[in-house]
Amino acid sequence: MIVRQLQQAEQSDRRIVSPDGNWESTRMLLKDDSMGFSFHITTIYAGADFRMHYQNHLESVFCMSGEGEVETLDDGKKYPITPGTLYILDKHDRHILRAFSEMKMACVFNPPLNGTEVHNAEGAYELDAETIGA
Ligand code: 9YT
Repeated sequence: MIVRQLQQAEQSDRRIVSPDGNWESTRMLLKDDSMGFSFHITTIYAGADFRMHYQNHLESVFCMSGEGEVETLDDGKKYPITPGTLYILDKHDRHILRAFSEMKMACVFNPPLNGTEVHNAEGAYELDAETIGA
């Protein structure tokens, strides 16, 4: 069994701060753990408004706190995000995430992230990112 503590992970290389200033993500469970998915606790900063397109991954995002919305770009639909909302990007959906207040999210990725990924110019993660040392 593997047991990890968020408070400790946040003090380690597992905490990744996005260079675009929109979010930070503590990668609690990664590819090296051989579970077939990765699990992250992500903070979306208040006022963030940014585009993503996870071409190489499927992602589910559960909101634990905060308020915002997600918009799917192919059809222009907007979905409110409040604590308890789960959105599931099952079609590699191009989307915009907006945080009206700071949002705490639990995120699962398949395939699992290596550890150090930040978004490329298209809002995707590459498959060949570096692992983390911790
Ligand atoms: C909700 C979302 O997609 N935020 C971007 C960061 C990502 N969840 C991650 O790397 O944990």
